[in-house]
This record gives sequence, C-alpha cells and structure tokens, in this order.
Amino acid sequence: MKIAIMGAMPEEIAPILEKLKDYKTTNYAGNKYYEATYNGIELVIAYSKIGKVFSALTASTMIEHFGAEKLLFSGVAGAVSPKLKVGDLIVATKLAQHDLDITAFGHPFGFVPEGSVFVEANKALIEMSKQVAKEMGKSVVEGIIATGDQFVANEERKNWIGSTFEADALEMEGGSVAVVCDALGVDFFILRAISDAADMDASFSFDEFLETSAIESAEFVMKMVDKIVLSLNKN
Ligand code: OS5
Repeated sequence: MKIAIMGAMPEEIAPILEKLKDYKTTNYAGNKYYEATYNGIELVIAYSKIGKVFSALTASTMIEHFGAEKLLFSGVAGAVSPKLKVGDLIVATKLAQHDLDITAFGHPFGFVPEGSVFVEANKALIEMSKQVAKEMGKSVVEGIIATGDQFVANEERKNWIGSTFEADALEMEGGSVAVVCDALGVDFFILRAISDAADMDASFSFDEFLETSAIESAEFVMKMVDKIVLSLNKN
C-alpha cells in the first residue's frame, strides 16, 4: 500500500517531512516528490503549487506515476461558516468548484456535462478521522469545501460561495484533487485547518496563521496514516 500526502504550499508539507527526516527526492513534471517508508508503509509526499491545475497535475502524478493507492490532502483554508475559527480542523464530506460557470447554458454553478457539482470524499476515511479526533482529544468539523482559482478576501464573494454550495470552508485545490481521485478510483481525504475568514483581513490572517494551522493539519494527517497502517495490519 502506498499513500500519497499532498499539500499546495511548502509550508503545508514541511511538518510531515520534518517528522520523516529520511526520504528520497525525485524531480518529476516540475515538482519534487519525496518518498519514504513510515511504520512499514510507503509514502509519497509533495506540494503541488497553488491552484486547481497544479494540484490536479500533482494528484495525477502521485497516482499514475508513483502508484499511490490512497490520497490524503493536508493544508489550510478560509472559513465560510462563522462557526469555524482560526486553527479549527475541517474534513471535507464533498467538494465543489465554485469558479466553474457555464450557467449561460442553463447549468448550475460548479457543473459541466458528464461531471457533477459535488464529488464525495471517501466515507471510510472520514469515519476513521472521527476516531483519530477522539484519540487526539480534538474536535474536527465535517463539511462542504468549495474550491476555486481565487484567494477569497471578500465578504460578498465568500457569502455567495456559502449560499450557492452550502460551503463551510473554501480553498484552491481540494475540488480538483477530488475530481482526479474520483476519476482514477483512488480513496481520498481532504483535511484543512482554518487560517483566515476569507474576508478583507484574509491575507493578513493567512500570513500570520499559515504555519501554525498547517502544523495542526499535518499532525492530524499523520495520525490518519497511523490509523490506516493499524487497519491494514488487522486485516
Ligand atoms: O494554496 C492556496 C489556497 N490555500 C487555502 C486558503 C484559501 N484559499 C482561498 N481563499 C482563502 N481565503 C484561503 N485561505 C486559505 C492557501 C493558498 C492561498 S494563496 C497564498 C499565496 C501566498 C504567497 N504568494 N507568494 N508567496 C506566498 C511566496 C512565494 C514566492 C515564490 C514561490 C513560492 C512562494
């Protein structure tokens, strides 16, 4: 079993690489991929660079080139739900692309023919995350994540995304990773820790909390890996 762990920015995977210490680095298609053995399981780790295109490329590469059979995403997000505060963890139940718009042809936002507005994340991994949260004594919110090629720093846009997709959080990669994993039949799990409220102060909040929120998310994702290893050893 090989598990992919991806982020979008270097800061999102740095805590994971620090934990592993020993890994092999390969340059492929404009990115660095880090391979390691952890608790007897093979890992491939990478940050994609920002946005839907780069993240789709990295997810595809991890699966098709490096042979990943499950994909875990770790990173930060902007909060849409007022219940989510900086540092809170959200697990995506399903994801949509908020900037996908062919409504001129009568389709809903986020929809293209032969696609779907939402892509659902793997239920078993979400269930596993509940156990992990319990064991860590952390609370993790399950919710809808909306993805687009836009850093949202605007209350009006945020509220539109919230009402159109019932989104709880937003970011720039999860929806595209979900499409790739769904198409290739790979179980995926998208975890984000809140870095900002996607409002006029978002860029300042993001700069202040990127590192600490990324650590929160990465620590949780590594516990998910531990849990997956345990479940594989049981079967
Ligand atoms: O990966 C992008 C999406 N991430 C989640 C997120 C988010 N997405 C949308 N709206 C929000 N309000 C969000 N809050 C959190 C975070 C990330 C946002 S884009 C940040 C770009 C920051 C930056 N720009 N230049 N650098 C960093 C330095 C640099 C320079 C050269 C190479 C690499 C980095």
